[in-house]
Parts: sequence; C-alpha cells; structure tokens
Amino acid sequence: MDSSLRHDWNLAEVREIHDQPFNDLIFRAQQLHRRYHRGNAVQLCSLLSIKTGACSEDCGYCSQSAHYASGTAREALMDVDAVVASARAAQEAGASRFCMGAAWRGVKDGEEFDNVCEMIRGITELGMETCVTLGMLDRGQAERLKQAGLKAYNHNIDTSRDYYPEVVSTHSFDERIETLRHIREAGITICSGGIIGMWESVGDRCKMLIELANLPKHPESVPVNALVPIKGTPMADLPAVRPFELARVIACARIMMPASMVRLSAGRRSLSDEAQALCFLAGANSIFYGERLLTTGNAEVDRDRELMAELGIEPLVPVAGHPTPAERDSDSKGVCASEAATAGSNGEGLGNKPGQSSPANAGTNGLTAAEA
Ligand code: SAM
Ligand code: DTB
Ligand code: SF4
Repeated sequence: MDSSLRHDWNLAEVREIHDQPFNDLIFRAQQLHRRYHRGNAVQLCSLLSIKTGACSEDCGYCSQSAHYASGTAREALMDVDAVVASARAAQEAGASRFCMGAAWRGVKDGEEFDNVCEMIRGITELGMETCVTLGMLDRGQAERLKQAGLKAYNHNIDTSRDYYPEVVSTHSFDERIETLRHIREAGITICSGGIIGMWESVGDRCKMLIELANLPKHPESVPVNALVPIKGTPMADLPAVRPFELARVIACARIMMPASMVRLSAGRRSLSDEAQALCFLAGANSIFYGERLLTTGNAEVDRDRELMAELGIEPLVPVAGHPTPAERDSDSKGVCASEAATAGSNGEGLGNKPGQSSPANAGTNGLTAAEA
C-alpha cells in the first residue's frame, strides 16, 4: 500500500483545509491531483437502475423509498439481456464503466441475485468495468459478486455518523460500514461517498470525508452527489447547493484521498459549464455520463461532449494488461484514450519508468493509483 496516503485525519485539520481561502484550497487540490492522476482525463461511468422503487428503507433524499409519495413507478428486476444491451450501448457512446443500481435494502440470495451475477459476467465480457449498488450484503454474497467479475461496489455512507439518523432510520451507519468491510474483504474495489445539500453542516461534510479517508484503505472511488430534490420526500424543498460548496468538498476529498477517483455525481445537470470546470479543477476526475442517473435525468450527452472538447478533457479508459497503479509507484497515472491506443500497439507512451511494466505486457488491468 502507498505509505504516503494518510488514514489518521482529525476534524480540526480537515476543517482548516476546508475553510482556507478558496484559491489556496483549489491550488493545493490541483497540485495533489497532478501528482496522482492525469490532469485532463475524466472517467465516464454510465448508470442504470435495474430494479426501481418500492424500497423498504426511508432514506430522506430518495425517490425510490416506499415511505414517500415521489411518484416513481415501481419496476421489477430487468432481464439480463436488456441490461447487457444497455451496457453495450453505453460503451458505444464512450462509457468505460457500467454501474447498476437496485432499490433494495440489501441483497437476498435467490434467482434475482443469480441474475445480477449473470449481468456482471455479460458486461465484463464486453470489456467494461462493472459496478453495482444493491444495498447491504454479507461476506459470502460479496464473494459471489467477485467471482462473477465485479470490479466495484457502490455503497455510500452519505453523510456523517452523527447526522445519519436524521437522514435514515431503517438502517444504521454501522451497517453501512460493515458492508464496506465485506466488500473490501472479498477483494472488490469500494465506491463510497455521499450527498451534499441535505441540510448537513460543514462539520458533517468534513466528518463524512474523515470516515472515508480513515478506513483501512481509501475507497478507490468517492462519489460526491449534490442533492437532487425529489418531490414527495422530506428533502423536496431544500435549497440547491452552491457550486463553491461542492467544489470545496471535492477539493477536500482530493487532498485527503489523493489516489482515489473523485466522481462529480448527481446534481451535475443543474451546474453551469463553469461550475463543472471548477469541480474538475478541484480534483473531480470521474462523472456519470448518459441521459439518466437512476430515476432522474443527467446532464445531456451532447452537452458533455461539447464541454469536454472545450476543456480539452479526454475520457479515461481502462487498458487490458495495464498494471494497477497500486502495484506500481504512488505517482502512477491513469490512461487517456489516445494513450491507450498507443499502449495497445507498442506499450510505449505512458511515461513508465525503467523497470515498470507497460500496459501491453503487464498482468492486470489498472486505471488509477487507487485501483488496487
Ligand atoms: N439501495 C442501494 C443503497 O442504498 O445503497 C443503492 C441505491 S441508492 C439510490 C445509491 C445512492 O444514490 C445513495 O446512497 C445516494 O448517495 C445516491 N442518491 C440517491 N438519491 C439521491 C438524490 N436524490 N440526490 C443525490 N443523490 C442521491
Ligand atoms: C452515487 O453516488 N450516485 C448515483 C450512484 N451512486 C448509484 C445515484 C444518484 C441518484 C440520483 C437520483 C436518482 O436518479 O434517483
Ligand atoms: Fe432504498 Fe437505497 Fe433509496 Fe435508501 S437510497 S431508499 S436503501 S434505494
């Protein structure tokens, strides 16, 4: 493991980082970003709700909770073939990672879980990274997902331990942490982050990041969602998050977990192009790409393409045979699409140090310094 990554953050210092003058914060975050990642590459993840609505849990932000009259239509688990076809379409549109969400309290063994494993197998065969978010799971279930080829499991802690009971009453913060442990022990990479704009304090935001950064190993992906207010939920009328607040949280995540992918997640549709550019400058290097999130709309694909072209941002793609950066030095960087082409032909062009494997000849498939 990279010994330069810290796991002993305390509230006073994180608060100081968060509250420093904005330009200083962004500058520091950008410096660290470039030490661990390419400056102009963003991972494109596509998202699909494979089972929608009628969830037993009462998460106060969620359109899929059975506790609120959000109007979200209930949909049974999708067919395996339809999901794989959707992944193929996302891949053709440029996405390299496919994330599937199910509105479940947790995984239950049986036919539906078997089908989810089948979806993972089918999408992995396409050469895409897979991620699922299915609620709580035990160690054995995590192992089955790993065997099916799952790359990442998304399980957000969403806010601080203190504020969590204000947001959800049907499961506990500790249960979220326990599931993260099962994922880690099964050798699946962790995607865990939270939501900004649920009326939490700045202290709660810092404490949430501390929970993530002080895990035994940093989550490989940290999604930062801005609340998408959903009619019928207790959070329907909360004011929109200011982009500067979002950028501050992203910058703190980048500074505290420098090797991780930080995903500018839900809420992007409401951000101006300039606000999104600011979030990239603050250290975001992953987005949800595609017309829809789970039950709400995402930023439009054409608009994203224009924005990326205008900013000179390339999609970050996984390259088969590229060593995971954690197996290399801590200054390892991800691979851009144009470099992937070069790497595929002669293994050069990635700035590997002498003695390091090139993507063309190494044994594993890696993306970023945190993907272990
Ligand atoms: N049921 C599973 C669970 O709770 O982990 C998976 C699905 S759940 C919808 C995944 C994550 O989406 C939540 O933890 C939350 O961070 C995010 N999310 C859901 N609704 C949101 C909203 N309205 N605004 C922003 N983020 C949201
Ligand atoms: C995450 O952190 N955000 C995504 C994904 N992980 C599953 C979900 C966002 C949901 C936004 C509201 C909706 O579309 O229902
Ligand atoms: Fe259910 Fe997940 Fe929504 Fe909570 S966030 S209500 S567990 S789908």
